[in-house]
Amino acid sequence: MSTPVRVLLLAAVVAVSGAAPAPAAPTDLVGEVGPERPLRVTDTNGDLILVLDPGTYTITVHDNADVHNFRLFGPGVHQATEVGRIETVVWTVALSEGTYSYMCDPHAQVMRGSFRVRAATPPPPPLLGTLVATVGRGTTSSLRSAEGTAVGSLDPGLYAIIVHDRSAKQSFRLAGNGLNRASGARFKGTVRWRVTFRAGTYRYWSSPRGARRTIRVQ
Ligand SMILES: [Cu+2]
Repeated sequence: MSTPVRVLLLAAVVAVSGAAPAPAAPTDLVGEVGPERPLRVTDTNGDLILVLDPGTYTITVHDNADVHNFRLFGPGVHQATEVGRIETVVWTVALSEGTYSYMCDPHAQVMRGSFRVRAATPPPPPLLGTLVATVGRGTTSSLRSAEGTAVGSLDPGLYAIIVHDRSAKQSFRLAGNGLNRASGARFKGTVRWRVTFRAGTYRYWSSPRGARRTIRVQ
């Protein structure tokens, strides 16, 4: 019984265009084309590359057959080895969001594959400070900086707020600019919030009955 080896090889090449998620991004890639192995791009463990994070990679290309070549192209990248030559080359490539294709030029109908580079993850905004909110006995409340100064104005941006709710009847409430957040009327304890303040006016108070205080964000 003869195994249809060639069909299996082609099936492996076609599988490259699948869209399954890939493990963590390597920085070193391997491209390969040869008489015995299908055209493919793998990590250094030999696992097929389907999805990558954007970034700079080195790709070592083993062009092991003089009847094939290896071409890689996509956003910002266009590299190829020569047909008729057996060679190993190393390319440094900057990959950005989009689809990258690779192929053998003489057999591009069947010897081709691709991988996707996902969008860059935006860096988290910087934390501008940590504030301490307190709801005490009765209807008192305060919002202070980490140094203990009462907060009346803030620069816009992201803050951490440590909320000490010392009352099982009142909650610390912060509202304004579409925000309306409270520590919970029956809750007593400490919670940590992350709040993005935008330009405008906010108020905080011991909810429901405490006096409201104003924070101006500009
Ligand atoms: Cu070929």
